[in-house]
Amino acid sequence: MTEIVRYERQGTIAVVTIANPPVNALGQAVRQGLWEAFDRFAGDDAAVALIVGEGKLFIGGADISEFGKPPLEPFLPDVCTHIESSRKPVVAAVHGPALGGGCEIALGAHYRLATKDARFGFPEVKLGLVPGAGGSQRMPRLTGVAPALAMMPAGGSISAQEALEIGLVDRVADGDVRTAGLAFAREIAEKGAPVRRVSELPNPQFDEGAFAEARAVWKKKARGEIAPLKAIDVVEASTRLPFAEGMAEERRCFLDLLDTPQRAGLIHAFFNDRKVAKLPDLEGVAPRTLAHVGVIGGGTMGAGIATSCLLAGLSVTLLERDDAAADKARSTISANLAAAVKRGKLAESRLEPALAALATVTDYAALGAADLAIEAVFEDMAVKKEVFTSLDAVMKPGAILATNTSYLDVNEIAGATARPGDVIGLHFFSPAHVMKLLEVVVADSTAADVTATAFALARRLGKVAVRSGVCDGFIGNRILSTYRGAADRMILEGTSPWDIDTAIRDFGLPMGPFEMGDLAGLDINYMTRQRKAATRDPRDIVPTWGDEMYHKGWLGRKTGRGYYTYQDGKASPNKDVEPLLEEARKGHRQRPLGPDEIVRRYMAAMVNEAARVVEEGIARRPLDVDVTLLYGYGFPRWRGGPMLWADTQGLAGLLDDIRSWETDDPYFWQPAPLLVRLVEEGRTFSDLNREDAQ
Ligand code: 3H9
Repeated sequence: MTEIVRYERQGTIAVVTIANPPVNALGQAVRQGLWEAFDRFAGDDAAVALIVGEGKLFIGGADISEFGKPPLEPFLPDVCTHIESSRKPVVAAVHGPALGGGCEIALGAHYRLATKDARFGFPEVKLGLVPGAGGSQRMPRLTGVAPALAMMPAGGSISAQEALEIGLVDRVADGDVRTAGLAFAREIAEKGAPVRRVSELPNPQFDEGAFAEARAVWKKKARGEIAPLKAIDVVEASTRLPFAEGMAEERRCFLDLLDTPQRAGLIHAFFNDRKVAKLPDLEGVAPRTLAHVGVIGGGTMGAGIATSCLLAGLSVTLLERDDAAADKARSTISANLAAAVKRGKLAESRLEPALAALATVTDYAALGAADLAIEAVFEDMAVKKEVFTSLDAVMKPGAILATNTSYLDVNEIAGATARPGDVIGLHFFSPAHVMKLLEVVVADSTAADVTATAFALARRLGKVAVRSGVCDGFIGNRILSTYRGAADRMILEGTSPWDIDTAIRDFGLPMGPFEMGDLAGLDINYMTRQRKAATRDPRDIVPTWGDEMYHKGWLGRKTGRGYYTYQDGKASPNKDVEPLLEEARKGHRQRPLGPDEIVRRYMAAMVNEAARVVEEGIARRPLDVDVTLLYGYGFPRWRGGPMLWADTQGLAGLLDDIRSWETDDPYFWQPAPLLVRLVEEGRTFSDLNREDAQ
């Protein structure tokens, strides 16, 4: 018997404990251990078996790190069936999450008990999969199709109480799971309660309307993802097929999905979410205390940052230049918090305390007690320096001084203080209380515990932090400005902005670059061009049509007109832009691109610049780029990120393409040295991620 699954007798009860930290994932050794435990149970005189998980949860699901490798016996569906086919009752006692395969093990048992903290969920679609060990066949038999349709395509989960209400569990208990489980198992033994196999229940009722509705919803929501609709298909199979055939159908679907790039992309993203905060220079570094945050500037960004901190239970002092501006900031924050209550992100009872934790002030001295100050004022170096000089004068020793700049030199800002070790960049994305990404911009002198505090803050705010070095635009905006540049070049060569947007949307991003420009406001791009004008390389192109649009007051959504016109919530291409484009195209070779070529160029520009960002150490690893693009720029999660996309396409082919475009435009299409080296060495970006982890 493997140690990872323990078998022990407590009187008439055989207790089977899964002890595979950190999440009791169902790797091969656990499956083998469970198999052997139930062989042993069949052969001894124990009356009832009890399955429990050791540690903080029951079972976190199948072992995700095994996916994509050759499958190892015993397979999980067979383990569940082996448990279920026991001739003596089996009880599962669940505490904490029982996810995916964890739920399926519980469904294989004959009785289920949950402690109050238990959660039952099928997150498989979030990994590009469907339940693969009978979940889609057993759950609907037990609960009817509606709860399964609510849970499986969404990858959702429910509480112990909800599980009780739909019949997924028999009992919810207080206290320690093992004690409660043993009491329940003894009761079953004493009563001589029968074996109850979920697989022997009749097919659940087919509900045509419910399936049609689920399909309609997920066709819209899935945006290119295959798994959610497949999850609906396998639940439907449970309504019409005998159990064994339903299991075969589910298995076929699971194995098909296991083979897809979407599964690979989503699992890449899953592990990256966890790896991104693992930085060797932060190991063992304790973060500073953080309870009170100062925010300087109450515009959209500052108010969003303040909202995010208040939602996380921090107290906030927001500084504005005068009372009127402070009042305006307060009402923006109140509206943000009220909207958070509506979206279910903040309990109604927490609204008042959150508002009470906000102070709006007009005097720097009021920030003296803050543990961290985040500046969110106008993007201008002189203005920023003034703010930092003032902060330096009032903030207590050991406080952290952060700038929310999206591209300015954090080293220069830190230089405006006498404590550069306490200065860091915290680049939030707008709206700051909604967007998940936080770029943590580490300057030359930033102290390690300041960086560790920034990562701790991100966790507290429910955000994903990515470490970035200092350069114009950091990881995300620097790469963005390059692929935007590629799009502008496509326009000059005859491709329309609307075709580019459509191709990029079809690739899986929520918006193309020109729709995005309209949303953000075309004045932002204009200002960026102005700022860079003095240092622009003469070989670079200037999107002159963009300047003209700015001068005409076509600033995008906020003026009702940009690359699109906006009427009654509907966007249509603004054809008045055409003559401006025609004018700009004069003298350029015309070669309009089809959708695949658009995507290829756009992505090649993204990957090529990202390779530079990695080589320069701005991003530590390719995975930091992937996470940045996923959480800050809407890159489709099921593609994993641009670096995984590049690996999947083949770096050699990508480099060949870039070299072929280099002939026409040697300024823009210079291959990144790292890309060239990887191709020469036959390595990939994923290899770099792996080497960094070793
Ligand atoms: C499935 O079950 C398919 C079946 O239907 C059919 C099969 C045939 N495997 O998140 P944390 C690692 S699909 C391997 O920080 P928390 C994680 O990488 C599976 N490793 O903990 C991290 O490693 P490290 C369905 C896993 O307490 C460490 O454990 N299941 C797995 O915040 C701690 O993770 C899921 O999709 C795994 N299944 O949250 C559940 N899970 O320390 C995915 C975690 O090296 N997991 N790790 O960085 C979760 O949602 C959360 O981990 C959980 C705990 C809620 C369980």
